[in-house]
Amino acid sequence: MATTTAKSFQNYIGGEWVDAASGETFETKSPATGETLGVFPRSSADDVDKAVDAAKAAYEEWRLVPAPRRGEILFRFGRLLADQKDEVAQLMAREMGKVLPEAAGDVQEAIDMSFYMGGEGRRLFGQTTPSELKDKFNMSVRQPIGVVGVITPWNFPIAIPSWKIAPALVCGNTVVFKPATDTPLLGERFVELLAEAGVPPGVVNIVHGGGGAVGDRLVKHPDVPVITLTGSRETGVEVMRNAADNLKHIHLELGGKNAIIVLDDADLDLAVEGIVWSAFGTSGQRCTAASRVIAQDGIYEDLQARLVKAAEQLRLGPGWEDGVDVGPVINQSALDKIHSYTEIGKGEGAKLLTGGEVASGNGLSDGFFYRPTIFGDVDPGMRVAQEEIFGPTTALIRVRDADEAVRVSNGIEFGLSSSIFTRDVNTAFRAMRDLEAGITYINAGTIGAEVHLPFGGVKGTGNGHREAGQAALDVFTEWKSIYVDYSGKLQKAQIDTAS
Ligand code: UN1
Repeated sequence: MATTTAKSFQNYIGGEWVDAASGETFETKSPATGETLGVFPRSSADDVDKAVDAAKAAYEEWRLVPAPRRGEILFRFGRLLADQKDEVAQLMAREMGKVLPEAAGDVQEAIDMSFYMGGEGRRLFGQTTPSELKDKFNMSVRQPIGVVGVITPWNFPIAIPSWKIAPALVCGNTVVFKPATDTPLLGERFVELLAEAGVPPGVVNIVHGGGGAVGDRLVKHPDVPVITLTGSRETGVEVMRNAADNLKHIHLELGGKNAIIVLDDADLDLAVEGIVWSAFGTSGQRCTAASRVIAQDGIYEDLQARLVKAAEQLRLGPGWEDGVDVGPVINQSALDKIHSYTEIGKGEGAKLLTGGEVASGNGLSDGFFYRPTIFGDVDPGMRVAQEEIFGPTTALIRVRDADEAVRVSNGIEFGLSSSIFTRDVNTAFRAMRDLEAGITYINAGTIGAEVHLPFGGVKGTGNGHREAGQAALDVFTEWKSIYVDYSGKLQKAQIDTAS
């Protein structure tokens, strides 16, 4: 039954645009208006298998393409993305919902990552080191691994695919990419531009569809030795379990419950700006979002009043409209989850200071809009202070001093981002050392990671890997140690020690 005139899209496998084997489809809709933006193949294990076969075959040639040449394709991709930055940002405001300046920032992260990893094509450094024996040469080199399964979320629909696909490619791997079902249009555009940049057929393949069918098959497929996933903690644990029999390389980027600490000596104007940006930017749908604010006694009341005022001034609306600060959340189930936490917080005895409701009227009724929400008098153990909400909700917690603030900040299962506003250099350095997180900001909010530094977290945020920066190369390569003996005789390491 055709109820829409929206354009239909296909999977990209082995350089060909193809429908799902089942012929089934799903729609992508704007979270701001409900408008259907495109129709996509609902793929199954058969489609994944075809894509993996194509990627496996392409790997044999791609791994031998000199790394600087692979990097040049990423440079071309970065340039194409830069040429189309405004258009892709518009598409993102429509399909994912974030406001235009943030959408442009998302695209910019991908441009930066492509150039950074493009340059890596001329580095990919290994080590040379002396041998313990005469006339012998030792070195270590990075080697590609094979087919990488890339599973990405909807909240950074261009940036996060680039964090995974750009390093995977420059290292010489091939890719099967499953974008989130909430943002297939942006995933599709990403791959179209890669193909236009000159990525050979089969080197990057896209298979649309849900985690249950497509994601699960990728994770279990014996010919996919690497899986990189950004998603929820629950999904991450399931992926690790399902991949265990094949001993895959699993790179996981999971949740956060990030806190901003504000001490009595902080620049309060700056802290308020940092909190509003980190808590309500992208409607709080970042794994780095500030969903807790830990405030010292002396400034607690003042900070609370200022935050409530600032939150109430934020304008909600479709991301592409001028003057809009906060766009919709991604879908109905996100809206329901966010609102359920408002009920949970109230039930736990936290004080609802502002927000706490679905926003409607004034052009908002067809979308998934939620008022920026602040809870006060939150106890650090409450669920609103412990669990990832992934929406525009933050919890204010009162503490006596910096030591208590750091303890509260650390008292969660996650460890992604952290922040402290203070003018005391000694306190700042102690916090840099003691905050249990992969990222710490001093006098800035919890968001704003740059692509040339490692990105990731400790504890329940991941499994010890990092993406972005040099650290990403460890996910997408294996080390090989090479010993070259040019003595012409059999020298025995650890035995011929006296020469
Ligand atoms: C994420 O939310 O998964 O630092 C990534 C930031 C962004 C990336 C967020 N550059 O918030």
